[in-house]
Amino acid sequence: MLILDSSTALIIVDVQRDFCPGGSLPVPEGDAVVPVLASYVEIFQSRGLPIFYTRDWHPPDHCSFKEHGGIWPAHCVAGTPGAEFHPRLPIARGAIIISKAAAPDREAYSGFDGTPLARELRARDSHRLLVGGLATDYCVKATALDGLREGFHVWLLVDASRGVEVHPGDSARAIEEMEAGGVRPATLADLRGLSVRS
Ligand code: VGL
Ligand code: ZN
Repeated sequence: MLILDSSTALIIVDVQRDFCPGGSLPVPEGDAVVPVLASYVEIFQSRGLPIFYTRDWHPPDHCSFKEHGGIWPAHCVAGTPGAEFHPRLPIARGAIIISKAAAPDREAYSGFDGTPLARELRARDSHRLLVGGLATDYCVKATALDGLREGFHVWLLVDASRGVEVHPGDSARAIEEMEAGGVRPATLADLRGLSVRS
């Protein structure tokens, strides 16, 4: 059941400049997630619930970049403006920032891959994860499915996620794949309808 209690955590995936319009690997309407995520942040922050922000944090020669044999234009190079969070994304007090895919020779779409995310969640007794951000068909999907594998209950924030859509329909297929694995869909309306426990 979707409950907002002290074991519920928000995970905001890769809402960075390069994934938004004007960036080097723009997700169509990627910035549309920002005001919606701001509402989720407000709800979690007002209840003192943990908020995690993942970020793609590549070295300049990352293997996913076209000039290094990968499929993507260079993006989210650590420390550059393109790797910054979207300027209107509120960063909650006490937020935990998880940098990923920082090794040159390995792709890591999931926020759990090679990071302390699972350990940090368990340290806070988080069992229930609400996951949204960019991109539905890559890092959001990989993070949600890994969350299940790690034993968490996972909800996809469908109103706060957008896909790259390298092939049209990729986001819809990603959502099907997530739901087939056990991820459940949620929106702000579902949260607002909850009798909140603490
Ligand atoms: C992502 C493509 C390349 C993502 C990261 O955050 O979904 N997509 N690197
Ligand atoms: Zn990347």
